Amino acid sequence: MWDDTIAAIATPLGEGGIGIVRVSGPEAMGIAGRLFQSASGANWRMKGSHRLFRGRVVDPANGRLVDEILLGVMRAPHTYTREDVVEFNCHGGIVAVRRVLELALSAGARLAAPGEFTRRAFLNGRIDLAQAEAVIDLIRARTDTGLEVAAGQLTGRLSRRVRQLQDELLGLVARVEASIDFPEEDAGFNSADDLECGLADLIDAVARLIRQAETGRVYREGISTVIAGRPNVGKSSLLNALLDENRAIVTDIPGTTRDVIEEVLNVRGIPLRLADTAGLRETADKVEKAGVERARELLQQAELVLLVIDAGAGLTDADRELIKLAGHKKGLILINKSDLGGAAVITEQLREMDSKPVLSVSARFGTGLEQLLDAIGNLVLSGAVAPAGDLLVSNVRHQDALKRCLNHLKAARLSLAGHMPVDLAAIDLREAWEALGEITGTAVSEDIIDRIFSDFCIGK
Ligand SMILES: Nc1nc2c(ncn2[C@@H]2O[C@H](COP(=O)(O)OP(=O)(O)OP(=O)(O)O)[C@@H](O)[C@H]2O)c(=O)[nH]1
Ligand SMILES: [Mg+2]
Repeated sequence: MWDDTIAAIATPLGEGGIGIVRVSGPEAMGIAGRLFQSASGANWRMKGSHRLFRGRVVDPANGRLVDEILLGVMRAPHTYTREDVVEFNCHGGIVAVRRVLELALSAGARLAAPGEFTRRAFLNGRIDLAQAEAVIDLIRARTDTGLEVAAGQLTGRLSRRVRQLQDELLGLVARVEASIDFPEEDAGFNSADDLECGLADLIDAVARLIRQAETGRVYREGISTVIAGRPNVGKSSLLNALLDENRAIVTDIPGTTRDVIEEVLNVRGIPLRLADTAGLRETADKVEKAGVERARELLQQAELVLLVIDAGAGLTDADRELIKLAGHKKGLILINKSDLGGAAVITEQLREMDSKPVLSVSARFGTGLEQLLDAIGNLVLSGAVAPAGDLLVSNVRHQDALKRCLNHLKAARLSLAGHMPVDLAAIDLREAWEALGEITGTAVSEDIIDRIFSDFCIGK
């Protein structure tokens, strides 16, 4: 437990129905006592926990009324942080909320660091690290599926599975160590077989989690996608058609788009981070040139490429060059303006080039867009599991820990199979156990914890 009390604005700054100042720590009740006057005159501090009281915040320095509020009172230990928590539910204007925060700070609280409330929840043992990470995923979720994965992790689904695997591992470690201590016991042979069996099961289980992790990551982080192609082929029109709004400027002048325009699109539950870019060509125009350079960079960085070709113009040398440039990338070739005809010929020519999957669309008339979304979904998940019902590891940090765990398990299997000294296997099994512990935070360094919570917003 901490001896200081933290405070922060927990709602977004701006105009809204309510704005909340949250205070947590041993002085939370004392601070509320100094600032809050209950409307009924009753002594709220004598009443129970988890209750709301109507009243006013008054500046103790001059007796001035600051706001009429509802005070939420939650006493330790059944609170978000496991500490005493009070929440000032103010009228949601910037000034009122800031004033109440200032008063809380001058009454003895310290401004909370990003994620510090959740960090206390973790350090006070209410949630583990994977659950704390789920909090930020939940806040940042951009699709229902992303939300579902995060919510499952917040309830401790992943943590339970990891602890289960850790228990099984400990069982193996104990047996390996027993065979070190009593090498002559003639339980010998059978138990070695047993051990290998147990180890093989564990390897399967961890490998399965890793296989599904890529899907989880996609649902959580989305896919960076770039729409690229020569000028005037209809890239911006395509972005607009997919978003169903006039987001990017469209004209019949080649070189219209200069800056990168990014939007998130929900494709079958996957957040597609779509970037419309400047048409790729040599140009003397300084501004357009900068845009083209940016587009080339994005083309290299993106995970998914949508290469657009103009059906009306036919397949040009520049198109062919672009297709080669993006050859190693996951993506689709879109023959846009298919309403103008000519798509069939281009499809045939592309088939000879043995390029990416090809689709005909018309951004202007909205044709082929559903097929496009399906194709993107298939490409990204490439037949991977649907999240419903499955436990999905969505976080790269967790994925990395699982991979290290798997490596140690495999190393242990190798030493056992090669009749190496059992101590070697025991060391690997212990390290595998620790790698799993990094996920839930039982074995994790302060640096990693700092990094995780610095990602949070203040007030969470
Ligand atoms: N017939 C037809 N015209 C289209 C279609 N899609 C776009 N266009 C037209 O093509 C022209 C160029 O469209 P944009 O979306 O600005 O093309 P762009 O690829 O973004 O062009 P730059 O930003 O200059 O690289 C506009 O006149 C659009 O109306 C389509 O599906 N069919
Ligand atoms: Mg454009």
